Amino acid sequence: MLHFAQFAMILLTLLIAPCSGAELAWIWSGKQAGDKERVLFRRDFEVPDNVVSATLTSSADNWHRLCVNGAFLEWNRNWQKVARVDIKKNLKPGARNVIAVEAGNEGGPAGFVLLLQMVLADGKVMKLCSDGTWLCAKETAEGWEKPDFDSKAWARAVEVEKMGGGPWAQIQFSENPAIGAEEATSKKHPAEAVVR
Ligand SMILES: [Ca+2]
Repeated sequence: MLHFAQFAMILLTLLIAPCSGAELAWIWSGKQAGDKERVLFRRDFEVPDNVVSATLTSSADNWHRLCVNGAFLEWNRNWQKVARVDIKKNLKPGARNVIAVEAGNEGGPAGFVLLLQMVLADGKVMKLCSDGTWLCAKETAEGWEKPDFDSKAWARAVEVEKMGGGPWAQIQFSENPAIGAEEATSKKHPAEAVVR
């Protein structure tokens, strides 16, 4: 019989749909983007209560604005410059969390890509990738970036390209799972400082 903690971890693992780098995708509201088009994205996910670090890496052609649990964090107006943010302090461990993103296209192709890497106290790394499980909308609604927003009417995002493909082949994300992860884990769990 599975120990409850093991069961809970398996459940969490399923809920967050961990991805490998190969599954990371550039997403948009459709395969063809319009000039000056703006798209809103949302993804709900469960954060384990033993999270010690959380690093969010993202890029969008042409620009994007990141929001975690209703707090706007960062503007990025240059898709060639990858945004990398420590969002540990913005997460609610043991609860549903939401990443909301406003992204805009200036012209030509458009896409948004994101990787969240969470290091847990036992050294496990959980990942959340931009893919077809994300929701999107073109119209702004009151509170669209907040965790309690009802996004049932939103559409599924479309995978435009896999990471490393299309016009964004030059963009690569670091495999290092966290900013300051080693420091965080070694303080709390010296025997498990190595991130696997
Ligand atoms: Ca573009």
